[in-house]
Amino acid sequence: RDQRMQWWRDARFGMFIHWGDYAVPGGVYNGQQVGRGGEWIMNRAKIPVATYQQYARQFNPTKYDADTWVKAAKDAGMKYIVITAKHHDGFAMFKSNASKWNIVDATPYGKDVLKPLAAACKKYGLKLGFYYSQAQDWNNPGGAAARKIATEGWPNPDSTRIDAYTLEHSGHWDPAQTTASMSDYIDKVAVPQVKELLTNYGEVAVLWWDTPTNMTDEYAEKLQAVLALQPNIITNDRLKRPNFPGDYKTPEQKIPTAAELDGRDWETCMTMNGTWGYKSYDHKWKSTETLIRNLVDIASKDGNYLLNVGPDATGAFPEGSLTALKGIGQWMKVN
Ligand code: FUL
Repeated sequence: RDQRMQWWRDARFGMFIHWGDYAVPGGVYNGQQVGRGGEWIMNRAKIPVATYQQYARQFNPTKYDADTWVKAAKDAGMKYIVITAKHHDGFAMFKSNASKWNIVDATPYGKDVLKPLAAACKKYGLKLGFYYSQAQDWNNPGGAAARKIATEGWPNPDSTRIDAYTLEHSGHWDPAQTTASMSDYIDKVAVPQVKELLTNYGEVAVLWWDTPTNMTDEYAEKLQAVLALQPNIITNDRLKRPNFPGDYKTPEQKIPTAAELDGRDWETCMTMNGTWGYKSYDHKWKSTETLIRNLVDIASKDGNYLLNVGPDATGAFPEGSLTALKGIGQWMKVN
């Protein structure tokens, strides 16, 4: 285990990339700005499956250049990249035989974006990891849909968006989402797709699971078994709690105090503005100074910093992210 973790412990700094079909609406639905992360737009605005899938027809990221992305990360001092291979909207950013809801089959672009990223990472010496939303999937039938009904109380600020149907259908808002069981979804979509990800892209350094909504130990076992395809892979702690702790903890948007640390490896993931997935109108960028202070604070406590970029639908990094990355890179050079 220590050997598998070594590169990660030495790395300290990585880039998170949230990129998917949600970059097309960019946080706006029916002329309304939708709250929270741009990658949650389908769920927050309860966009029907068929409507949401129309965005893919406009997803044509012709400006995407993996070399530029990886160089931007490397110049900022980052040692690894974790990209959303599939977020909660179920959209695969890779060619998949398990679901047509993927960038090759559903967009005019028609190309797998992970292949060139894997090649560029190899070329520039960065490790590559895949984020995969194993439980939540709002497009492939049978996938889970989280709604914070119980924890936020009722009524809550979002309650107007939770109608009786959604309440009765475990958070799903479209009958199309419930035409398969979760067990079918795990067997026919999640497990095969993780196999594809761990087979077709060379060395995969990290599997970054997320939001174990309705996961069972049985589902988790099945997914964990696939990891054998990459003997050196490491994983985070979000596959299924509490029996699948993974290799490291994942505080989100916050840096633990020294007292909160328990000796386990940890990685703080954080946005540079207020969203993971692209939002056209979020210009609230953290200052470069704040980001550098965070990195120093985290490194001093033996953690890692996974700093997010949410590229737009053309395949470009937002200006605010580029500015920050350059600023961090300049600081790196003199320190
Ligand atoms: C969360 C997700 O729900 C967010 O959309 C984002 O991916 C973040 C890193 O993890 O739990």
